[in-house]
Amino acid sequence: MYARVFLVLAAASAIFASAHPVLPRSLPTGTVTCGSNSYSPSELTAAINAGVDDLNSGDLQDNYPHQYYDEPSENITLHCSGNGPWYEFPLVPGGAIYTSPSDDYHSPGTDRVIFTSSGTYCATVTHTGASSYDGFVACNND
Ligand code: 2AM
Repeated sequence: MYARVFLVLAAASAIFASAHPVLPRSLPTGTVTCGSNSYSPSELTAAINAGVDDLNSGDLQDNYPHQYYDEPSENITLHCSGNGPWYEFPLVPGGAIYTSPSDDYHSPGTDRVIFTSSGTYCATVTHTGASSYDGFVACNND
């Protein structure tokens, strides 16, 4: 009897697993490195929250957040589900939140966090080490 229940459960979980091969993964568990810059999961979360707030309020300083496009040639894995749209927001080394008021321009730097409009983490990317000037590569351990 117990063996039969076990078999049924095992079969059900196998079917469930194969029907959902790619589960959205949440934040990285450790430090993410982009070139010589490092970001903790809480720094990534803070940048995503700032980006979602700006998206919702239409506060697009220096045009961020703006849409991020999945370019297959860049080989960047998005750890979120769905078909987008995806958004990008600058990461500032040291943990500050990116801001660029119209009277006080700040460069967005090299690194970006990618997320959905509801704030789900997708990836961390950088221009550092990309094969073209405007291209992105995934950051390490993202
Ligand atoms: P960025 O301004 O944050 O660098 C040209 O590369 C423009 O497209 C840039 O504004 C860049 O963002 C944006 N962009 C969006 N998705 C991109 C991608 N997958 N690769 C490179 N640039 C991308």
